[in-house]
Amino acid sequence: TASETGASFDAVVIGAGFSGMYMLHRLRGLGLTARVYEAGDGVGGTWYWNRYPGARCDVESVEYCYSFSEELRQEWDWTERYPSQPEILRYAEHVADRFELRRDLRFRTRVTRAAYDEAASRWRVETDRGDRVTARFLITAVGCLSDARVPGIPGAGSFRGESFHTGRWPHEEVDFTGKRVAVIGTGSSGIQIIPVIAERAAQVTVFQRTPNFTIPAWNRPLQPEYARWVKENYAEIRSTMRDSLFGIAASFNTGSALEASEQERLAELEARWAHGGPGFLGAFGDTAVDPRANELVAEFVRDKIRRTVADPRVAELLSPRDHPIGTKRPCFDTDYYATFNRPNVRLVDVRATPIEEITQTGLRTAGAAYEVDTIVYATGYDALTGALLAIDVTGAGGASLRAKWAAGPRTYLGLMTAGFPNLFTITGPGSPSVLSNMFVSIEQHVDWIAGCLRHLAETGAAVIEAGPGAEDAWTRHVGDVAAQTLFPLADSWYLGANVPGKPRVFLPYPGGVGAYRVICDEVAAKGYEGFVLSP
Ligand code: NA7
Repeated sequence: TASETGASFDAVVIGAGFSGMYMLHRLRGLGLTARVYEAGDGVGGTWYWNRYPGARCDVESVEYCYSFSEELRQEWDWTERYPSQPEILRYAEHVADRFELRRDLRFRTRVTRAAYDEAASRWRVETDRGDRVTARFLITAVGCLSDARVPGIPGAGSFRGESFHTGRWPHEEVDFTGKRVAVIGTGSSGIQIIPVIAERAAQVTVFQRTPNFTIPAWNRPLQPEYARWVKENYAEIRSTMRDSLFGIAASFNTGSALEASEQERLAELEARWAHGGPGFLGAFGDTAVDPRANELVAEFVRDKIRRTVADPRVAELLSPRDHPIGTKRPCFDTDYYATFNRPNVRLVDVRATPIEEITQTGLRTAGAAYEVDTIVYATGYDALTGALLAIDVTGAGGASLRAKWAAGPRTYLGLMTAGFPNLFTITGPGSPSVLSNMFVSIEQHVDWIAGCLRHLAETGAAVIEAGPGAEDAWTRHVGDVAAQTLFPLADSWYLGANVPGKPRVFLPYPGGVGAYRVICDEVAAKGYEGFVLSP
């Protein structure tokens, strides 16, 4: 399609993942015109890009989906307990077709610049394909884990083999058969891809900087009776999820790990381990806040590692001791620890022997050289702010968002930032986002924004903006809640610790999706308290 110059819309939405698609649907429902720009060549966002073998969601399929349409939820059938990337992508495509979204989407188009024109009260938006359009509202739906990070290891450019980042995986199948493969990184992506590559490759060398806690997912075909039961009880299940901490249906106990007897504690943990998935962390209420309670759960997992991994030295290397369990993004796996019993898999501790250089033929650490054919970077993302700040956004008076957020993002409710009128950030920093089932957070944000736009129309207000006082208070509140937990004890991407130079600020709101929703609803009910509305 040709680039557009001079077109004007009620709203421009950036991103056609699950946020952007639902936002478009709601904008249409309000009778507003919208253009959605998407860098990828299709819908799905994160699930468009993360095509690596083994890519799968950690949230159960019947919960990891939209709830806004009764027809959609009744007609779509998931096949596995946890949805694989191809299945999630098919779902995204189905949604795009079913709600006829494509006519307002522009693919292979990256928004490069957005400037607020105060005189006109409009956003001027530019893309890398030469579009120059304006809109009253600018809504970012850019994802929280979409700005892939390849670390700058010296010599990386000289490598003669193939290399891939998990979040920028090629559309063509990558054949690992008989290959010697290096995997750098042992977060969720590394933990998912390593067992799959190990089944095909001649040799897999895992370069681990920090071991992570991972819980078995126990993925399996979705039981038809269960799927039917979920469909019949959808409203109730969804309402439980909305009121919960993390937006999932699993029950989170409030009891204390310290007060339980050893027998009670082990029984609870064994039961949750046998069930698998994120509910494991819900065994006790104090593991997120009390280091001694946390250590009991952490040690339970380390014991599982020792029982699974044959070589005690490897088991110890895989056992996290630098951070409390749950303070880095917990991982959920299929055969991760057992994979290290395979003769073709070896583990390199890059904390003891850092990667010094990538050569034409492999990697060199302080102690050894590793010849490989393929390097897989499972090295993560510039989370929550990376994709937003990749766009040159300027607000009132030409002030830049990058400058405003130089010491860390400042938002009111994670939805708006002062000085940037009519700019909404779906699942932005300061909202629960990555600490939740994204679908629950996405729907809540989009519904809130839609309600806000309706309020503006009804009251004749043209412009809404976060008030600086409310923003200060919210930004402080996010930090205060985080400080009551063990989260600050880990060098995690929740704190920006994975990106050199990124300020150490807790990025998502850790108070739970249920509590957060109540706050957002109250703010709206009080006439958008803390926001400034003007005609
Ligand atoms: P993560 O969770 O950020 O994991 C990245 C991994 O890569 C992690 O183990 C890092 O170690 C490691 N890493 C990063 N840079 C390097 C260098 N330079 N050398 C060695 N190791 C490195 O990203 P994922 O893609 O796995 O998961 C992202 C989210 O997607 C996930 O949480 C789910 O929400 C879905 P570190 O821990 O920083 O020492």
